Amino acid sequence: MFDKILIANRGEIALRVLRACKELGISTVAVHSTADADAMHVRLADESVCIGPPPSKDSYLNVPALLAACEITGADAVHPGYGFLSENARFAEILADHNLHFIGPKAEHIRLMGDKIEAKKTARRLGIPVVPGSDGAVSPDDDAMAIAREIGFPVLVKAAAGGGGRGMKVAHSADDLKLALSTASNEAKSAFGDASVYLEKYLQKPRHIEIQVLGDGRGGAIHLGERDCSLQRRHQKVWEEGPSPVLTAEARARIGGICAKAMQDMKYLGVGTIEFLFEDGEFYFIEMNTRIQVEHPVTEMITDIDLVLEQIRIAAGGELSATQDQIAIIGHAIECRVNAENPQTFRPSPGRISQYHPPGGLGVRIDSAVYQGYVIPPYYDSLVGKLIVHGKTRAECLMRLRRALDEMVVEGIETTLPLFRALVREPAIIDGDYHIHWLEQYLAGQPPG
Ligand code: MV4
Repeated sequence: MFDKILIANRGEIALRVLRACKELGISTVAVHSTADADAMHVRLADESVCIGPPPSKDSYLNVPALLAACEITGADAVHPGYGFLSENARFAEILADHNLHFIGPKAEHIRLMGDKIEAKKTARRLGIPVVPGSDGAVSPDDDAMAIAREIGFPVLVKAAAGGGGRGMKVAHSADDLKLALSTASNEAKSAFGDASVYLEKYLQKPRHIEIQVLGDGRGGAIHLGERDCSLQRRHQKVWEEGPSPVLTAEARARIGGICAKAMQDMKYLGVGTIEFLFEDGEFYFIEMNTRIQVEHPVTEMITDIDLVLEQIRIAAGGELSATQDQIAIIGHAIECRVNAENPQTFRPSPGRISQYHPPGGLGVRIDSAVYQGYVIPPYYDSLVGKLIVHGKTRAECLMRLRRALDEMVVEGIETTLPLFRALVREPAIIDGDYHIHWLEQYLAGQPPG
């Protein structure tokens, strides 16, 4: 096992990793920018190192500074959290070159899944169902029109280097295709430096359902069920829940089994998330994330598996803590991402938290690094904290969530709490009857607050 882990992140996820390290008896090193000198992860770690000025590129993304911090403190492993360097294959390789362990998947798998075309080819080869589309990149002039006609309109033009919805354009008919191709390609070129695009059948009202997987790197792999992340705004997840309100145990076992088998075949190491669009009872692979995700607590609450602890144990060469038949989905969990934003305009609202009272009670979990008097800096994401609620059934979970939201106090800044207090009282949400465009349509019609 590792002796000392350097946590190359900030905020709630740095704290989350610290907690796992504490339970395993591993010493911790926090790194921070000058803007985060008073942050909770710095206070709770055994040691801390300042790695640069506020902008992420000069601090949390500063690889030489992180290597120096490892050298100074004698850390033997690095946990990247999410965002920042978590899906940077080069970073994983550089750490290895310095005899440091990267707590995450193999660099080759991070790189493979970072290329959306290669990821999709790999998924198909491994037996994962994919969205019908071009087999690879399409060139604007030659094959695009023929392929689009074969797929059938509407088609979606996607950037090979994309993700997060950038460089995506819908073509509703053959007339739209030329413009969609050039717009998506130009956007991709300027955003990612790679103009290549591919085509997919456009799914109109799917749900976003993702399967959590865990692999030991030697051919052992299991799945931990799904999270339904359909409630998003501008590709930012707002509310995540598991199990999905629309999946049967049979559908879960089928798609979960396919994902676990695929991870066994590629000898995947660590935690991963296989993202699908789900429409009319069918799953369609869109991408795979090779990091611990923001919404991982949903899975932890319904499986009682500590995913960060598993990450650390697996990275140190350990075994998975459970076999597939030992995994059961217990009850229901919902996560609300409470952001420091205006609940109507979503404009960031950094500043001092003058009053803070987190909710508690049975089935209520808060993953947050804020405290009363803490100043949310303007340089990073606007997450105040995640409220995660568990119940035996979805109805009980919603009942507890309503109560917890009413109890929670965050004053001095604007937060998205009023949005969640409205959502838990919406019939479509109570019925679990929503899709990936529901939230934006709801916000266009009746903004809460
Ligand atoms: C799609 C799609 C419809 N059809 N692919 C958006 C981000 C990227 N990761 C995948 N995305 C989508 N891909 C096909 N073939 C619709 C979306 C999409 C979306 C997906 C998940 C969650 C929210 C979304 C919001 C808008 C569009």
